[in-house]
Amino acid sequence: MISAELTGVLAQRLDTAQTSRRDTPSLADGHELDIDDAYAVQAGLLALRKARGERIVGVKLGFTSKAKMAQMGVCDVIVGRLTDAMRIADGGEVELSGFIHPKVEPEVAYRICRDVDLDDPSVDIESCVDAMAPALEIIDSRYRDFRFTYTDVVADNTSAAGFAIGPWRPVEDVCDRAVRLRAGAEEAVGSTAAILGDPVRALHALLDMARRRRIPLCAGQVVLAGAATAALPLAAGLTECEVAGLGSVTVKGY
Ligand code: OOG
Ligand code: MG
Repeated sequence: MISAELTGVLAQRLDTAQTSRRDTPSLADGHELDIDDAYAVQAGLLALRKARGERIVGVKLGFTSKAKMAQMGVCDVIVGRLTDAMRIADGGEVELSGFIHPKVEPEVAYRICRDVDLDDPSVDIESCVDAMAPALEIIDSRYRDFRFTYTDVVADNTSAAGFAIGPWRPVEDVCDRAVRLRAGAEEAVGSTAAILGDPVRALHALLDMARRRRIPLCAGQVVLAGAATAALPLAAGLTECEVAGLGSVTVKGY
């Protein structure tokens, strides 16, 4: 376990990388962090953002696809936090120079409709969400060339940098819906099945992680369930995520 002092230093280093748009080497070059340390650095990073007036508005899951888990040699999803400063309106403009090397992912979002009691063993997480929507997530690893270890990416708030949510609609079964991401001239296609086999499983994985990591899940918060395809570079021009039956969400890079 690393000291509280070093936790603060590493959180500051990642925060400075984000605010100055300058990447930083892997924390693993020089420090041995375990997963608890990594979540402690993430908490420190969020504390710095909150001190600047940012508000937590949601949570995000990462590594929800089997391919990504295998690639990282892990069998656990990772959780990060979304703040109001990361929010982009559907159809809104996003300045590319505000990031280091942004990529974009097509996702499915859920809306939490009541506070989740993490200590209630019988809580029904599916009844704690009342809406879903197509979503775009902008990830911008603070690490050089997007190269990081598992603990690095957790410490870095799971690369969270921005998100846009399409029109909310009632929750329905979306276990295998076609997903298309268009980002400038590039396109990626996939299925919601890439998200743990069914995005609803992301809610259960989230509850498990929230209990273990004591992450509050509150009414009104957004949940990003994880990417349905590999990420594409965020480019100038139109970026769109379309989920069959759910509609679409766009942002405009400039
Ligand atoms: C980590 C974030 C992954 C997802 O949806 O799987 C993520 C990264 O690849 O930088 O957000
Ligand atoms: Mg994501």
